[in-house]
Amino acid sequence: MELTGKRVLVAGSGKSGIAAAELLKKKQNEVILFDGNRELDVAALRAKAPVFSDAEILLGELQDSDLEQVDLAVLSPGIPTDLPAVEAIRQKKIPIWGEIELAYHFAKGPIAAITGTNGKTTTTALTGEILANCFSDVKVVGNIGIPYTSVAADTTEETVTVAEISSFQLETTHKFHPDHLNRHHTMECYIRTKERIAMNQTAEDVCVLNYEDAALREFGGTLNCRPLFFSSVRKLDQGLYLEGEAIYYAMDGKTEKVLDVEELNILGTHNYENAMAAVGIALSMGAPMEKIREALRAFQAVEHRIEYVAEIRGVRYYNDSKGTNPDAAIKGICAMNRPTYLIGGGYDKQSDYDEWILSFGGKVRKLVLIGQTREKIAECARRHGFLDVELCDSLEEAVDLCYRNAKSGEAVLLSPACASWGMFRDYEERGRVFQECVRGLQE
Ligand code: UMA
Repeated sequence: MELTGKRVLVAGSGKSGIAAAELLKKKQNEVILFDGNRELDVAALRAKAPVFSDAEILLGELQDSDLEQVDLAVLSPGIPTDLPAVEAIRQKKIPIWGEIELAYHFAKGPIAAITGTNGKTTTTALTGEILANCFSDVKVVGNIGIPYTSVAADTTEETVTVAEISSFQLETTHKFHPDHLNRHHTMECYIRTKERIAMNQTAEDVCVLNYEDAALREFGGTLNCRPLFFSSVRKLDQGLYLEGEAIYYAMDGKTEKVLDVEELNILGTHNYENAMAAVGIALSMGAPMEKIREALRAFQAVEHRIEYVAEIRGVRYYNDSKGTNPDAAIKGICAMNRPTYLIGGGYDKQSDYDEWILSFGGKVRKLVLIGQTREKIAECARRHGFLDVELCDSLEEAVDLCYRNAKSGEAVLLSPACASWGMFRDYEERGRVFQECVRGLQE
């Protein structure tokens, strides 16, 4: 489709919708905005996003008449594809693209795309840092918070784009064809969606996969492109692997040590996997090993992901506010290499906490709980024989309790295994409050 002079319905007025509309306008298309939230203040929206200043704005539900002469609909990732409004668009046979597909239509240069359940943002940020150390024009976009459409028009053949792609974003791709990609830790329930990331890849492309995920190992055998595996468990003949305390790269009969994991500033096996994934992508994009090493050594954890905050009286404080479900929080515990005071609890997403409690493995000294789930988690801990549990009314109180109890050589970790809602706006605000509390503690 020649995307100019068209009438395009943009669905969603968040970051993605605004950036998509700006790109469409830049390419001389007419934009109509649709947003399901009928409470939206149109004047405030127009002030916030001048791109909509002269656009028709439709709120609430879509009428059939709204879709007359619409050539294309572009969906924001947060809009479910089974919404009645989307169904109405489909009925009218109007093509439906996601914001990623729209960006891809105009983008130039190679793309590294990263997807998975946990670890996407760290791997994306790390891949971005490594490639920025090797290439002059690198753009890091996508679910990480910068819509791909906001940079697509500025890319050239020399631009290397690193895109974090969520499963929501993959539902609405069609031609999107990354050159190199990585996926790991993927859950069965949305595996089919995630596999869309590789559907347009060809023999020149590489797909970096976690060998220890049985579904991905099998997926590697079905690809049209070259799989490059990594493993934190076993030595591979071809690919990247963790052995002892170092990462190695084996290819065509030669093995090279990438680095010792103690040279990294990110903790835990899952982070070594993220690092291997990023190295795999960078190598397949032609980055030299020495430049890769340099960037790996310089990389600091992404905010709120087992992020080191401070050391106070010999106690290290870590912020893993992004540990919003038991699976992610288990990674937080596993990463700790000291006896740990663990702060958990929050909004009840009806999760099962058994696996999380079982992962404590003698490492957790005390479990300090806050939020709606605190009793439920305390009860679960008791059932598994973990009795050193305290309940607090606020995060501030929890940090203070840990501060009064933890001794030099120990750690305090905020990794709640729950969403933040009810106490905080989002996990970022929860993480910032934790950082502030820690920074306010006496040396
Ligand atoms: N809306 C509707 N109907 C709906 C749902 C939403 O009209 O049923 C409207 C809302 O009223 C609102 C707009 O859609 O006006 C919001 O769009 P959006 O939810 O797509 O949010 P954006 O601000 O555009 O941000 C999106 C991603 N959000 C989601 O996928 C939910 C951001 O990922 C991403 O950083 C941004 O695009 C830039 O690419 C966030 C996220 O939470 C961080 N991602 C999930 C995750 O990481 O787990 C997938």
